[in-house]
Amino acid sequence: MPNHRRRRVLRVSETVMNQPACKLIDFLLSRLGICALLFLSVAMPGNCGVAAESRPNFILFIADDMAWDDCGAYGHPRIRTPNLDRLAGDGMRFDNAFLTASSCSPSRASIITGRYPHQTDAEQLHWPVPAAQVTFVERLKESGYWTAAAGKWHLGNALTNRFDRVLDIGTAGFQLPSGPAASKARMVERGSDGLQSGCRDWVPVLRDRPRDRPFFLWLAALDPHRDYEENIIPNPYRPEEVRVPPYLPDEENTRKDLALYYNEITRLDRYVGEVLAELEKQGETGNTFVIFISDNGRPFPRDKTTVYDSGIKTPWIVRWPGRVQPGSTCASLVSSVDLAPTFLDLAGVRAPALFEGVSFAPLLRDSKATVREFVFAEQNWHDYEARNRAVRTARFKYILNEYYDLPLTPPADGVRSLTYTAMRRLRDAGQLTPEQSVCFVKPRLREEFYDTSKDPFEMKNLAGDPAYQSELERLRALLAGWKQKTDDSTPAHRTADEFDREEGTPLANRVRPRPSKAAMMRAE
Ligand SMILES: [Ca+2]
Repeated sequence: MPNHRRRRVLRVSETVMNQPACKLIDFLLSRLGICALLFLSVAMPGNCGVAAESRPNFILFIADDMAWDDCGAYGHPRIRTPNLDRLAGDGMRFDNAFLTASSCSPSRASIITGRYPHQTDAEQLHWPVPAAQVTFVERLKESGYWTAAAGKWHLGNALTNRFDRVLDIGTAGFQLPSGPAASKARMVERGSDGLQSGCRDWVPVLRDRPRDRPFFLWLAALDPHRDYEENIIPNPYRPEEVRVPPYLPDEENTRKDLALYYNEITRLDRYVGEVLAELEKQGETGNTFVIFISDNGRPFPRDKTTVYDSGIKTPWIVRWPGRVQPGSTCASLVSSVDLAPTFLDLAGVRAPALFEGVSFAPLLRDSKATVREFVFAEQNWHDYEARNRAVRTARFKYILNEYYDLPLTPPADGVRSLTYTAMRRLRDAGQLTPEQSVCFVKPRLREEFYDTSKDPFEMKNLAGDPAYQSELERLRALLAGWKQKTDDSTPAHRTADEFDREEGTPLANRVRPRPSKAAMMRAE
């Protein structure tokens, strides 16, 4: 490689600063197999104006509250997701992908800023991301990409100017209004199917894009977020078809609730298929990096808003024809904080030093490679006060419950659900197993430790088991180091709950839009 080319490649790939320095050259050269066109003709921001069409387009699909394995691509025996299954068949399925939070807006804030939720000042649900935050989207835009978001936005007003276009579906599909309008405690968006799913504008935004630039699309659904309605798809799921996790009671209301959730996943799959068909029609399939993820786990008790895998593990399917081997799988750990540096890496744009993640581009070429040894996750206020932290390796999970005096109450819409209503009744009748009673227990244990290889549902806490003490201490130290490095300090004051923990009904202190973190701190 000529020296001037090598210098340029080095400049492009400062994003891989987290790679060991001694491997940097090998790493960059190995990448040419994937990204030869990219690196050799990339248009750097403020640099040469080389053929923009050689850079990949990006489509990021974000499901809302979909568990990692609730689709055919991840082996679910009943949920019909032909388009996701095809996407995985044409691309790479990641089997150990994790989010940094199990809460809608903090998870999205982390994805777009490449930082952990508590570093964004938007770590609590519905706190808007402040204007001072840097995102990967504006970096793509500055480098010549056309950037657009369509569907669920949920990040506040300060970031909308980072995109060329934002088609916000509005909040009626996932957020109760405040005041008297909230009294019904239902938030179903009325209207067309596309409005309820959040996917109405996905195909139009792709169809109407300018054709002279590479593009980045942030396509965010409202599916399968609550509330649920009957008969939203042909052949809706029947209660006897669902798979009930062992920490939920296997009874008729739980089954009915899960069937309604499955319906929304199948509806979402259809919209994914429509976008991919439009992409094909435009002849852009081959030059488009497509990734499908969720923002948090299933909206059921002990799933969403927990740092168990059922809250933070996500589907993660990448299709990039000619670069990613069709039908491949990758077991290496990846984190949603890695998305921002990866998009910039693949676009040949330098990542800001404050990004916390690493590019997972090496895994696209070699699924056996490793880009990180552990992932971190946090849970903060979400309808109810909470503060939990976790670190996970490929095998072990350590959880620190900082506010362990508080129960693990599900999100308010989950509290109002068929499932939790049944669970309260069964609790009162003394008919829940200890694993099914977790959301009602207080105080909880301060520390939890799981061997996910033997106990994928994290039901056997090994924190007191002498056989695991050395591993527990290693992970405890890792988490403490991460908290220190990322300035994760316990707030001086707790935030008030905004819903009743037993019934899920809104309390008088709840107002929407929610004030920012800064405004709430000033008020204290
Ligand atoms: Ca969500």
